[in-house]
Formats: sequence, structure tokens, C-alpha cells
Amino acid sequence: MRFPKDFLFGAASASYQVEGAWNEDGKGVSNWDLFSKIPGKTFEATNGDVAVDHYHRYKEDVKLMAEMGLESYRFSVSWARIIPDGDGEINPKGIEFYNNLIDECLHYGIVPFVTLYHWDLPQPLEANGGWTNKRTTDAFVKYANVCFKAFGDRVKHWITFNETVIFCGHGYLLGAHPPGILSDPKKYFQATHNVFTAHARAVSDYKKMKQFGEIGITHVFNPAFSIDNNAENEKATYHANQYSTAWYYDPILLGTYPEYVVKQLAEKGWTPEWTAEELDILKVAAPQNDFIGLNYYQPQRVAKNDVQEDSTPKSREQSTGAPGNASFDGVYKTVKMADKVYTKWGWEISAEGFLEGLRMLKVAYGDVKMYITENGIGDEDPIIQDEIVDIPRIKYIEEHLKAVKKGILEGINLKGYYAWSVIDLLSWLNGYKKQYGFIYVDHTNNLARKKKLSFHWYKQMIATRGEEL
Ligand code: BGP
Repeated sequence: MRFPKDFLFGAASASYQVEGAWNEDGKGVSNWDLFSKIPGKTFEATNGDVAVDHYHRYKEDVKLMAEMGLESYRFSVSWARIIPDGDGEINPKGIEFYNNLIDECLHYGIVPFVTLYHWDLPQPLEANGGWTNKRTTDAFVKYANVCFKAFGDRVKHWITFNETVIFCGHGYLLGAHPPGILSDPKKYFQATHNVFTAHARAVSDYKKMKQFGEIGITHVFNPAFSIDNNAENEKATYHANQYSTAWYYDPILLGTYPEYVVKQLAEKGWTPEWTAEELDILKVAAPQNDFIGLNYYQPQRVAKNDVQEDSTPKSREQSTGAPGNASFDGVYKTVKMADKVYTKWGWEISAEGFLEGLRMLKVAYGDVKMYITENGIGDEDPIIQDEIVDIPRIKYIEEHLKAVKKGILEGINLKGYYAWSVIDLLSWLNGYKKQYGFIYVDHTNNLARKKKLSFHWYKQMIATRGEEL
């Protein structure tokens, strides 16, 4: 089978990870501009001050994307470029940059798929409580409206937030992302609720504008599977799926929070401060979502956690996504299994888990349209006689695209696939060493770009619409 005509083959990036130019052309300071400079927070003190200089090299980069045959480019807008203090004046230079980037994409027929929030929050908002403060919600809705007005004539695909579970979980439970707070579940749940209402309000506003594009949110997709059929482990797995999937997907797609979690939060005193009006906003917006975006890297293999002492991750190294940690509430733990395959950074490679998870989503949420908004492998790519021979990347993407194809054949409503990432970029906690791109960036030679083997492979795959997969 060839992938359907309306299926988009793309690749993704995020502003802080590629742009650089952190203090140019009127851009405000973001939480990541500061956080990445706190000693010990990032791998070898890397930061996005320069990143891969996409801000100045976007023309060259988009040209390479066009050469690859990319049908769509998912990128994020830096809020602090558009509204430097987060909630005040608009910076015309910021608008101009994204206008140029969008026009450059369209010039080559590349569909821009725009994420409004990929973790870089204007610092003044962070300093005022970040996502735990409802004023950030109001500011986001304003910012979203500015973007819809400025770019909506040409951008017809919008993602409000990228991976709420990560920026809230790492921000308020693990202390590994800004604002660097450790083990504060009350704040964590409050932040997630504020994000969901910000999303819902932005969706409703977008629909009112009648721009006739699509809008949705992107979530981490890490379905949990029990390590065996022991009843205790299966119970722990149910718990994991409720907290890491249902808590995130239900309020967006069903407009309600999962009862199982709501009940436990009340018992523990972790219920967010939510108003009847906010809960209603979620309900009203749910059917207005056009799609859900899924970022899939690996599943969770789950067992009951029986270690009594606090074993939640505390360091950067423990917060980078490899299994082996207890959940924040101590109920379950993720397990590295002897019969599974892992990347150099300890992430499981499982296209089967991907497909199985997609089936679970279909059962829970029906025929909702889905885009795979991120999927890929972080690796240290081998260079052989000056060529970047990233065969594990080709294999990884091939296997996962096969799973997507099977899913489509089974009737799962999948409409696009975005590899993470289009170009080698800054990994938030792993620096530049962990590569994901089709395009290599030479940090020893003025950030020169070079096509990897996977570039040619993806190009061929797109040209044949995956017929050989
Ligand atoms: C996702 C993020 C991306 C990207 C990716 C890879 O969670 O949305 O921004 O960073 O993960 O993660 P890492 O760089 O930690 O390997």
C-alpha cells in the first residue's frame, strides 16, 4: 500500500532547540535562557544561545527540507520573540521572522505545522509562578490570538502545547526543567489544569475566527504495559495509564478528568483549584479539537513499586527518560527488561508497543484524527569516510512507519508522521551529542550542514509514498 494522498510526511523541531539568536531583534528572555545556565542542569552546560543558528540559516535549512521532499515542517514559535515580556507589547521583528519562515516553507510547497508552546516561557511569566498562575493562562490565550491573526492566513495547522506532562512533570516533580521544583504534586496538577484550560480557550477562540484550519494539542504517548501477568503489576499498569495517559487525553478529547485520578487527588489534597467555569470550558472545547498529536519514543514497562524509600529521580541523569525510576507517587516503577532492545540513552525501541498503544487509543477515544508529531531515535551517529551513516535511524523510522501503515489499514485515523528531528539540534538535557536529525550539523566547522544517509532514505520513502514499507 502507498500512504494515502492526504497523509503528510514531515519532520519537526522546536524554537529553543534550533534557533539560537537568543537575545537578538528584540526577543525577550525565556525561562530556558536562564535555566540552562544554572550549573548542573544541562549536559556539559550546553544551552540554546546559538543552538544550530536556524534563526539566521532558515533559508538554507528549508531548502534542504525541500530537497528531501518534506511535505510538512513542524516548528515552534518562541513566545518571547513575539511578546518579549510574555504579556505586553508585540515585537514586530519576531512576527517578521516567522512570516519569513512560513513564506519560505510555502515557497517550496511545505506545509507549516506550528506549535505555539514548546517549553520556552517568557521569563517574567515564569517569575510570577509560571503555569501554576492563571495569569499565564490568560497571557497564553492572548499570545495565541496574536499568532492566529498574524500567521493564520497561511498557517492551517496549529498545535497549542507540546508535551504538557514533560514541562509540568520535569518542572514541578523532578526539578529537571524550569522552574526546577522538586516533588510538588499540588503545583504539578495545578499547572496541568491551567495548561488544559489555556488550550481549550485557544481552541475556542481559533474556531471563532473562522480561519478554517486545524487545531489540536500534542501529548507524550507512552502507553504502559505490565511486565507480566501478575495481578499487582497489572493494577500498577492501570494506575500508570490513568496518570500518564488518561489525565492528559481525557480533558482534551472528552472534556472531563478521569474519575480514578480525580478521586485519589481529592484524598491526597492534590486537586487543582478549578472553577465550574473552567471545567465547562474544557467540555465546550473538547469536540472542537480537530486532532491529537502524539509524540512516541517508547512504551513504559511497568511493575508495582515495592521499595519503600523515596526513589523518585533527583538528578539530570535520572530525568532523561530511561526506565528504572519509581513514579512520583511511589505506586509503580518503570523497568528495563532483558528481552527488549534499547538505544544508547536507554530508551526502549518498540514499534510493537507503538501499534498496540495506538489500538488502545482507538478504543478509548474512537476515531479522533491523529498525527504522529514526533518519533525518532537519539544516537551518536557514526561518520565513515566523511559520510554520516545513521543506519539505526533508518531502521527505527522504517519500523515505526510500518506500524503507522498497519494502523491505517486497521482503521486508525492517522494523517501524518513527523520525524524528530529534521536537523541535529539541542537536546534539552543531553546537549548536542544526542543526535536525531536527517541533517548533520558540524559544530567544529561553523555549523555547516550535511545530509546524512537517512536524508536520502527519507527522501526516497516520501517519493514512493512508503510503498515498499
Ligand atoms: C520530546 C521533546 C523534544 C525532544 C525529544 C527528544 O520530549 O518534545 O523537544 O527533545 O523529546 O528528547 P531528548 O532530546 O531528551 O532525547
